[in-house]
Amino acid sequence: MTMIQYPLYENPYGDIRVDADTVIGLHMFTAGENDLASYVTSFSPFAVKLQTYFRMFGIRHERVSEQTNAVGPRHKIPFISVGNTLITDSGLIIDHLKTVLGDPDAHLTPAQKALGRMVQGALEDHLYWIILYYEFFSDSGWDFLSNVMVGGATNLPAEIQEALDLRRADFRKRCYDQGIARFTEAEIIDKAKRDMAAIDVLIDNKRFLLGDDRPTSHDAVVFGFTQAFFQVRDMHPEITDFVRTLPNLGRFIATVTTRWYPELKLAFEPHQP
Ligand SMILES: N[C@@H](CCC(=O)N[C@@H](CS)C(=O)NCC(=O)O)C(=O)O
Repeated sequence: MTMIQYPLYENPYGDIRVDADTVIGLHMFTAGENDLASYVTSFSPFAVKLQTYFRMFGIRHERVSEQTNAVGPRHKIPFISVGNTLITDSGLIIDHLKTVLGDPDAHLTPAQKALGRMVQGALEDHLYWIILYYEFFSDSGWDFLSNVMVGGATNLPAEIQEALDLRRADFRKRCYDQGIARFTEAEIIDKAKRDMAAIDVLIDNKRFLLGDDRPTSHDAVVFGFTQAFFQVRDMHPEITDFVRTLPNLGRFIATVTTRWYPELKLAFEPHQP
């Protein structure tokens, strides 16, 4: 049997020069123009993570709103451009920028770095699938989101509706193949609650995941993957109602939103410290 040969894009790090004055193109899916855009910057957690990293650490950039992942060098969004050169993957981009613009994690102890890495793994490889489940697999999540984004899939021209249906079917299959869609919704809700309750414990009474005085790259990850659970209740009401009872993670979402996303509104009342 012949195996499919998948293309592999190598990031051309050697072809870009970035310094403090460089304006980097940040290509991402944005929330679009709708009621939810006042509460979240994007429904893509990797995009929110990268944009938050850029804002937290003052990296000059201009946002480019992409409509399809096909334009990404690995067919994934987000990616960055410096001139015509493209670098992909939020994690690889952050790693590279740390080497050329300074590393906001340099002061962390090995144990803190290890903890940050494990939290990142849980969010990007576990909680992410729950996000996809609500965006694509669940009828209620899909109906809610497509209503907000395009005013309901049934109002669209037939060919666009068909393209959306195909995309949804593709992501539903991925959710089933990965395994998340083999759990009941009650089990999925429980999994999401446990991930975020664990982060709440780890933040404790600090301002950020790993300290009180300044954020690290891990805070951009936490914000990217948990913001919508706090801000967009109608996608997943049971999860949102639970996470809004978490005092430390809720305070964290409020801190990051007010400090780095002054244009956004908070959809919930954070607990007072
Ligand atoms: N590891 C990548 C993941 C990016 C990713 O999965 N992006 C999603 C949007 S949230 C995407 O482009 N999906 C399109 C697809 O998989 O077809 C990163 O950190 O940038």
